[in-house]
Amino acid sequence: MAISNAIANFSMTVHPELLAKAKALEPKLYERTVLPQRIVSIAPDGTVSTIQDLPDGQIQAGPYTRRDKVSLDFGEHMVGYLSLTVESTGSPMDAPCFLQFRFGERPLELVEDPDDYDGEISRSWIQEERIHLDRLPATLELPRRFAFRYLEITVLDTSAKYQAILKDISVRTVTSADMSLVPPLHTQDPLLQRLDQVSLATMRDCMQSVFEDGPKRDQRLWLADLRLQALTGYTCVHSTDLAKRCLYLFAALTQNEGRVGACLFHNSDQVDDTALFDYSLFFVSALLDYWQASGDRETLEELFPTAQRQIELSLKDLDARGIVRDKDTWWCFLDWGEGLNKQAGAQAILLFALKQAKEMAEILGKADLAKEWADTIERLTAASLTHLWDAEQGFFVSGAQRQVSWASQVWFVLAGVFDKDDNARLLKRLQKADPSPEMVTPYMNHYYIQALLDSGLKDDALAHLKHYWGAMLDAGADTFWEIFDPEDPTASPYGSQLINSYCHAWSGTPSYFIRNYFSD
Ligand code: RAM
Repeated sequence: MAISNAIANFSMTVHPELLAKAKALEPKLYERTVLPQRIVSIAPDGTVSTIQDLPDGQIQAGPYTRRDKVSLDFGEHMVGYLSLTVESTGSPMDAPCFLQFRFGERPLELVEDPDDYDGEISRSWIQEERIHLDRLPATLELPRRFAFRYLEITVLDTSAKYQAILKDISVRTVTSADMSLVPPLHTQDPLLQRLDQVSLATMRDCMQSVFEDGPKRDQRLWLADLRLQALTGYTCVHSTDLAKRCLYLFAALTQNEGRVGACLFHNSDQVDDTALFDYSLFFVSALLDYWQASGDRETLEELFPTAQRQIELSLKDLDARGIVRDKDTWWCFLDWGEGLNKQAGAQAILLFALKQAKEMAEILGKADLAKEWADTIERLTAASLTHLWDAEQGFFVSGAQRQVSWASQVWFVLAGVFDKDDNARLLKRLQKADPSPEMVTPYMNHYYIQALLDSGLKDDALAHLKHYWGAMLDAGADTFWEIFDPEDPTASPYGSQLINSYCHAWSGTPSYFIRNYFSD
């Protein structure tokens, strides 16, 4: 699957005043020290067994020489910096000590050989490090930040004359989430309690200097991920400043014609050259969410023109019928489902965002614009019903092949083209028909649950939340994953599960649902 869509003649426009506001909101990072809990062995199928418990977190491993290794379990997913002390024993040290570190969010990352990886995105995301220590004893903190629970340290070599001893191993974790603000959860349901804990850990570990999509990979700000993570952040840690910073970054660093990029690199003040139709529009949604969570009118006013521009640019993509033009590039995301056609989903997201943009125009007293958009909504709704609604099948169809997918139906429900009861009937038909492509990301499953809730199908929403995210718990999740197909737990959009992210912002929304809809 192609995963890049660089726009032609890409250029970036920097808006210094907006960038300055984003930078002023650089968050404080909270730190903890986490010690290893046990020495483990990991079988080729990823099964972990205890070799030795480390009740006080203290370890003295070795003496080790060529190819000796130790694997550690820290008992929880963390994002942070590894420290250790290495000492020598035996004869005087006559050669450097050569160490290798491998980090795993899941055990399987320590089992698969990175040399076998030949996927589409860079191998450099696989978390490993090799260092030479010329003098021992040495105490060091590895300079790179890693996301992991499991750690394997291999002594690649010492010499025939001396051996290495590893001790004082610890991790300095970082997050910008103030977890002391998480309100108590009121539910007796143990599964919901567990889903909430894992969801909170996911949110915590993705909340860094920005809302990262994944702290293992890509460690950057993607718009659709930002929207969902911000919703969870508002609910769980009353955090609005980080979302504000991210919105300012997107508005400050725009692509050609004022388009908001699909993602950006906050460390280098650089928007990526990838444009995704739906992601640009989620700037509108994320801004309205922010306003609803914060009541910050100044920001709404300042960033509204950026939102307005995303609507204008998207409307240019309509054909004469009032339907978003389909393309055969990676022009719109929706989900990672193989063969998923994006046209109907894109049309629905445009309607969804237009309604939110109209709401903001009304809040800001821009009556003419609100009226113009109301007319556009009417026109696009009519076009959707004429050209994309297949009354015989009772489903929206997408693309030249008239594909019926989960994503298209879910997004048309969220776009509110039908009333609540008709939407509920559509979702019931969808469950029964179970068309392919199915939903494969927690991201798309989030929107399915929201669609069920908006249609009054609260029991179905709860059942699906427990079923889908619960299955990830059963598969051993400490934090929720970027992609999860219960039918194919090894699925990866990138050609190898080794490169998948197992702590992913867009997957951490169970806490949002549980705390807003399913607690006492
Ligand atoms: C993945 C990212 C991110 C998502 C994009 C479309 O590479 O991790 O989560 O928004 O794809």
